[in-house]
Amino acid sequence: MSTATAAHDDHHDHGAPAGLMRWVYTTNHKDIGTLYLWFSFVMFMIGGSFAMVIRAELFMPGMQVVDPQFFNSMTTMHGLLMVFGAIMPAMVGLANWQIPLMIGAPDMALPRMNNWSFWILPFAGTMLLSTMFMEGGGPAFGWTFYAPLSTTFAPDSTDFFIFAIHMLGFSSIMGSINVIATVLNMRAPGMTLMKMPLFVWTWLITAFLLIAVMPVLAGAVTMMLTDRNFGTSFFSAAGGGDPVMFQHVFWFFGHPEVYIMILPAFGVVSQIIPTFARKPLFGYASMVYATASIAFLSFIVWAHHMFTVGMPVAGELYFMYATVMIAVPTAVKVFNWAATMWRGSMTFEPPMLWALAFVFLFTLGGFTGLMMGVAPSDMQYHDTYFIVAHFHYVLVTGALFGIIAAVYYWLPKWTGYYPDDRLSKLHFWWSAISVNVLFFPQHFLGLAGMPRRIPDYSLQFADWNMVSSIGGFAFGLGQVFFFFIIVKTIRGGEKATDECWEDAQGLEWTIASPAPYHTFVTPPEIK
Ligand code: CU1
Repeated sequence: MSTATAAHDDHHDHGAPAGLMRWVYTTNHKDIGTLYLWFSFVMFMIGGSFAMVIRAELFMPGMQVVDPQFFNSMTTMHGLLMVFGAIMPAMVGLANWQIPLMIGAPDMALPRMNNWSFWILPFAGTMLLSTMFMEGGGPAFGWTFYAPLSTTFAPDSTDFFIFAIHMLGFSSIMGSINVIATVLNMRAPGMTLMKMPLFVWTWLITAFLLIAVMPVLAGAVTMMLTDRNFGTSFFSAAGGGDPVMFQHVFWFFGHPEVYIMILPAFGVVSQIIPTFARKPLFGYASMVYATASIAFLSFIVWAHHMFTVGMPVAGELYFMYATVMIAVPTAVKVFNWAATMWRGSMTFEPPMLWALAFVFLFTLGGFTGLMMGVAPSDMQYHDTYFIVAHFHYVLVTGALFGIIAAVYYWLPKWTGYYPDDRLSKLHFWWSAISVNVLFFPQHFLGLAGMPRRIPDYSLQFADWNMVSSIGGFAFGLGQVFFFFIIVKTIRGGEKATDECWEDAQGLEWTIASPAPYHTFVTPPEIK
């Protein structure tokens, strides 16, 4: 190796694996963060193509593109891939890249486990996708896989689905252990808990949520497995069990899960808004407490997904009040973001545009959530497209916009280059407009009574479905464009200074951690 290369190609000096093997053996938080983010992008593209199939079938009434069974497997796999393959791994990727830099740690606390957490994912994702090619077809019971659809009436491939869910949960739990161990043990001197950047706080709390609920999900799928193969009747009324219990177990996992997907996005937005408003975050401590309260409340509201199963009125009232209470800490956050911008010197670089869209559109999704939390109203919305509209505002213009904002915000730090300003802004406006064309009409469809998860519908729903599909195709196309912007940024562009977004005087504290050297191969200086 020439000395010229060696001078700035640090990780080659130690005889560490190069080329493809670098990625297989890596224990470096930046490499692993990159792997997570690219894996997430691939899943996002596959899950997105399934969404395109859904919107193509729903473009007009009548059956034209796919058969109903395949349509059901599309809605199921779209949900599963986006939740477990795209959003969650993207958040873990951001955590890997940023948490060590933001607390002054040289790497994650458990670098070898970090490698394992990631490398489980491609196998779990492949196994999940492979079910679609199995005899009897893949899972077609919705991402919530309610029993008995997923037990008595499901194809054999469901056992592979169960195993894939187990592996995905394994990966999440190990990732969370790593985040907690890193944040609690590896902060630089002076970096007290209440000085940590908000992104680190939200991820610390998210990690506890994950460790609490992933085993519950594992329990749910294990009970499914034994019901299906070993003669138990957890969810079968015929054997003394109860299918409604499946819903309780699932949503005890599932509700905290939605906060797992949104809390890190809250963290991202709390980093970006102060930077481009040129003011410190308003109400730092209240942000931390609000995040913790949201996390706590997320455990005690699960049955708001089940208002129509026939609960006692006292139960309905309890879950209604508990749910509506979450609006309080959430409003504290939105207030703090607004107060941070109040009389700030705001500029609207691409990360700020995505963060602002997040504040407006996530809040809109929050409001429809409030509507659904009111039990008597939810009787009307239940299982309609209103629900679909709601959770896509929360997860697309919420979680996904948060991830995209983070990518634009931190790309200069990661690659050394700013993303192309004009193309980035085009990507933003294209996406912000099309996403509303896609999801806003679904509110109308739902309120008019269109059920969710159906491949065909009555004539009166035709117009808004066509509008929604056009928005869907446009939004999908916009994200292919995002791919080119990222690749272009990696390959070069306007050089970023040490102080990224320098004009904005980035208010967040990060260190320059060393170039990748941790791998399974021991570096020579330690031998
Ligand atoms: Cu919920």
